[in-house]
Amino acid sequence: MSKINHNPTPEVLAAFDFGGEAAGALRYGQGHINDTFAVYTQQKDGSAKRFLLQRINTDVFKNPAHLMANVLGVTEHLKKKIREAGGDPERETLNVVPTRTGDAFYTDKEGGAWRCYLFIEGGYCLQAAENADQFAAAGRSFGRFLRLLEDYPADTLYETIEHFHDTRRRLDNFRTVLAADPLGRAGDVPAEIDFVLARQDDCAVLMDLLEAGKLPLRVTHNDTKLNNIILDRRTGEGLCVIDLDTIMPGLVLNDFGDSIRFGASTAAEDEPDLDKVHFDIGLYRAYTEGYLSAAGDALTAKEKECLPWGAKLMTLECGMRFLTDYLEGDTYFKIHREGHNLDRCRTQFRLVAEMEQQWDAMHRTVHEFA
Ligand code: ADP
Ligand code: GN1
Ligand code: MG
Repeated sequence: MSKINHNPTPEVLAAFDFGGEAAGALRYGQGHINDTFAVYTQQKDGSAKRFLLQRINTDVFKNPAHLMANVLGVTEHLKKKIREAGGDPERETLNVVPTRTGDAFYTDKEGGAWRCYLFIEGGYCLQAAENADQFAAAGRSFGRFLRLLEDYPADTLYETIEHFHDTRRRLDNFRTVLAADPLGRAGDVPAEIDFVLARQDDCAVLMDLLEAGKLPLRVTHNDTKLNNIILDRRTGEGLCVIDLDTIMPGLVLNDFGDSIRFGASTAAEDEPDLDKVHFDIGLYRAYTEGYLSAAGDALTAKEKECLPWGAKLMTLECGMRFLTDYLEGDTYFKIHREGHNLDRCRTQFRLVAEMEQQWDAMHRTVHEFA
C-alpha cells in the first residue's frame, strides 16, 4: 500500500521550468504504480497551464535513467512520425519537460525520481469502455502505436522490468511466495490458489512458442490498459498512448491481451461483486476489429491465431500477480482498501473462466477480421 505521502515539495517544483509560477499540485489519475500529480501554474502572460508531474516508482523501476532514456528515444521517434503525418507532436505523444539542468528527471533529497510531461489537454481517460465504439477506438490506437514503432531499433531499449510478461516466471514466483506464505494468508484463498494450479501448463504456451522461434519479439507497450490511452474529447478517437514506462521488446499478444483483460469486462478491475463481472464478447469483438484494422498487416498468421491466448494469459498472469501481491502483503500495487488485491485477482479469474467458455467464439472473431 502507498503508505507514504509523496506530494511534491517546493524543492521538487523548483527543479522544473514551468515557464511561470507553480501555484500547487493535486494528485491525479488512477495508476497503480507511480505517484501522479497535476501541477497548476500561472504563466508569465497570466494564462493558466497544467503539467503532469510524476514520482517514478523506483521500487518497481529500479533504474529511472534507463527508463527515461527509453521514453526519450521512443517519444522522439513518435514525434518525427507524427510530424510527417501532419499531426500535433505535442498532443499525440508524451513530451518530457526537462529539469532546469536539462535532465530528463530530477532526484530529490530523499532519492525520489521525478519527471514532468506536458499535460495533454482536451482528452480523457476511461476506467471502463462505455460502449463498443470507444473500445474499438482504443484498439485502433494501440494498433497504430505498434505500427509507428515497427522500425524502432529494439536493441537500443533497456529492459525496465526484467521478464515482465514471462508468464512462466510469474507462475514460479507465485509458487515461491505461496510456499513461504509470509503473512499466513494462503489459507484464506484456497479456491484462487487452485485456479492457478489448474492452469500451470497454460502459463508456458506463449513463452514456448517464442523460444521455438514461432513468435517474434517486437517493440511493444506492455501495459495497454484502457486508462493508458487519452481519447480526444472532440472526436472520441485515440489521441495519445501514455504510460511508456514498460516499452520493451515483447510479444504483440501481450499488448492485445492486456487491453482485452482490462477493457472487455462488464465491470471494473477491482469490482468486489463478482456477479457484475463478465467477459463481454461484444467488446472483445470491437477491440479485435479496431486492433486488426490498424495493425493487422504487421502480424504473422501465427500471431493472429494466438490472439485469444494473449487475452487469456494476460488475464491469468495479472490475476496471479494480484494474488501474489496479496500473499506478500500488498507491496507492489497501490491498494486503497483491505483485500483490494484479492478483489482484483478474483475479477481476473472470473474473466479467465468466461474466456475459456467462449474460447471458440474468440477464435472465430479473430478469423472474421484477420
Ligand atoms: P501509472 O504508471 O501509475 O499508471 P500513468 O503514467 O499511467 O501512471 O499516469 C496515471 C494517469 O495520469 C493516467 O491514467 C492519465 O489519466 C494521467 N496522465 C498521465 N500522463 C498524462 C499526460 N501527459 N497528460 C494528461 N494526463 C496524463
Ligand atoms: C499496473 O501502471 P499501471 O497502473 O498502468 C501494472 C500493469 C498491470 C496493471 C493492472 C509497471 O499498470 O502491469 O497490468 O497495473 N504496471 C506495472 O491494472 O507493473
Ligand atoms: Mg497507467
